[in-house]
Amino acid sequence: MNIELVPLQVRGDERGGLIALEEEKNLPFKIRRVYYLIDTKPGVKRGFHAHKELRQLAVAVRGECTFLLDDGSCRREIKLHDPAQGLLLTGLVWREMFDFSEDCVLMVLADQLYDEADYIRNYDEFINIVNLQKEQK
Ligand code: T46
Repeated sequence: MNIELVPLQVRGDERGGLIALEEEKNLPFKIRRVYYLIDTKPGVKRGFHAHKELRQLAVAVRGECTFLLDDGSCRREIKLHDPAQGLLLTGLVWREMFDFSEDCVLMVLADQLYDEADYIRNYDEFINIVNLQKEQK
């Protein structure tokens, strides 16, 4: 699965911490977009899609949430709860996010602008595309 948990170096001093994300240094892509998920209501599940091309790094800068990741062969749950840890999402990976704490701020850095055409929002279509890719390899 094209998923990596990336440790992010905490800088700073006695006043407090600071984490810097720099494209092509601790991020393997150029940042074209930043968005953040806030005020996710209790019990709500988000996501339910994959991306065709988009590469992203997700960081729970406050609070916590859980990702269910599925590459068509295996499924994995990853809890994000540490601003010093980034979840790198590349390749064809179906994602669902849930168990958001009330205070959760999930920041996502992306290598492309928002484009609905890059989303695969139907699970059966996702599996078909995964299988097609396997055949082409
Ligand atoms: C992802 C997970 C982790 C925009 O207008 N611009 C944007 O950049 C984004 C990301 C969304 N939107 C609009 C589209 C919808 O009307 O914001 C609304 C909520 O988006 P969506 O339902 O896609 O949000 P999530 O939380 O299901 O998924 C988001 C990202 O879309 C997705 O790329 O990987 O977070």
